[in-house]
Amino acid sequence: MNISVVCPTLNESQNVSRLIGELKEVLQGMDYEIIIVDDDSPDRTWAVAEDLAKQNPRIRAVRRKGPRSLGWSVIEGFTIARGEVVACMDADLQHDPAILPRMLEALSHGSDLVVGSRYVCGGSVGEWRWTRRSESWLATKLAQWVVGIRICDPMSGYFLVRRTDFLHVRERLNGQGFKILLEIAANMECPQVHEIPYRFRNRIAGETKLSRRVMFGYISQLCRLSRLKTGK
Ligand SMILES: Nc1nc2c(ncn2[C@@H]2O[C@H](COP(=O)(O)OP(=O)(O)OP(=O)(O)O)[C@@H](O)[C@H]2O)c(=O)[nH]1
Ligand SMILES: [Mg+2]
Repeated sequence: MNISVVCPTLNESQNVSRLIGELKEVLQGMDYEIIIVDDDSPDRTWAVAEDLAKQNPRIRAVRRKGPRSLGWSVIEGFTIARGEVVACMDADLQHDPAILPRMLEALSHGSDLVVGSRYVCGGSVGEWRWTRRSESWLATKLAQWVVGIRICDPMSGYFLVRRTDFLHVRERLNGQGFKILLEIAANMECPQVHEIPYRFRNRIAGETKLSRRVMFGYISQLCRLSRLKTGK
């Protein structure tokens, strides 16, 4: 199998079918699987995913119970994935699946970590208001300064990596943070990173899960990762 696309979900029942439709089109001709990892959503996203999985063997649905966590959901999806390459993609259609083939190509040309990026030439955050732009700018700069990460868009939730490289760092990962790319990148040893531009789309259905709690969690994730960098 070439690629496993892992999509974490929380209350995305209105988005999942369309997401799968777009992914099927882009991945046509490849050997792939799509894994929906749902945190027991009250809107029954898991049931929608399970129905889709019954109709299509390339789709797998995971219903997690217990404490909710975006990071741990992705780690679980990557762990059970069968693809040589594992990709993480939001389920709310904000990540453009059309760049997946270019991302895969970059990996096959020697990169270790390929990131769908809003902050390289050709990429954009779309129609964000200035407040969201400023918050994202600050969070990005903090990650670059505090963790010493050399990625233009370290906050991206859209990336892919070889599964063997993921397994290599898995035991060191902490899934409590919202930003799992940052966690994986900080734990890999000098990964060759390549960023592919894309335009962040607007959320059409469902609601954002970005809350104050998530933002505070981000600060504690940065503190932990900075200690990793300094070896303390
Ligand atoms: N399994 C799981 N998925 C989650 C959790 N929180 C968010 N997600 C999913 O992670 C993805 C990103 O969450 P979003 O709320 O869209 O975050 P965002 O894209 O940074 O914010 P917006 O631009 O406002 O949408 C979406 O597919 C969510 O459904 C969680 O606790 N568990
Ligand atoms: Mg989103």
